[in-house]
Amino acid sequence: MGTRRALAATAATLALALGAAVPAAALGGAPAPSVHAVPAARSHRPGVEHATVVIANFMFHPMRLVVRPGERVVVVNRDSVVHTLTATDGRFSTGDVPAHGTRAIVAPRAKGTYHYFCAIHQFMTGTIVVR
Ligand SMILES: [Cu+2]
Repeated sequence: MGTRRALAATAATLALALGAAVPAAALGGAPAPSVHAVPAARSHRPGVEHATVVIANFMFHPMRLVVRPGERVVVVNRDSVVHTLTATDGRFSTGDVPAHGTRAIVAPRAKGTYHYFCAIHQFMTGTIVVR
């Protein structure tokens, strides 16, 4: 009952913590609920010219980020494993973002839609829209 569900959740969390690529289906069909508070994608403080992508539970938040040309994008890794945020065409990449670490990229200057993924866990995908 409750105990069995708790054990299953623990096993899934452990698998993620160990860096295993666990398909959503293996976790019961739905993504595990986030245990992290995910801040707003963008600071609204005046004068702060950067956007933020948070990586938590092997997902990018938000999955679609709108930025200005050349805007700095800070990438915060809340997971216990290394991730990257890498354009599918290679035009930008954070390189390795350490567990609980932060890196940044500069968004392209050309307006358009740019798809990215994690080069280590390629099922992790997202989009940056420059406009
Ligand atoms: Cu990753």
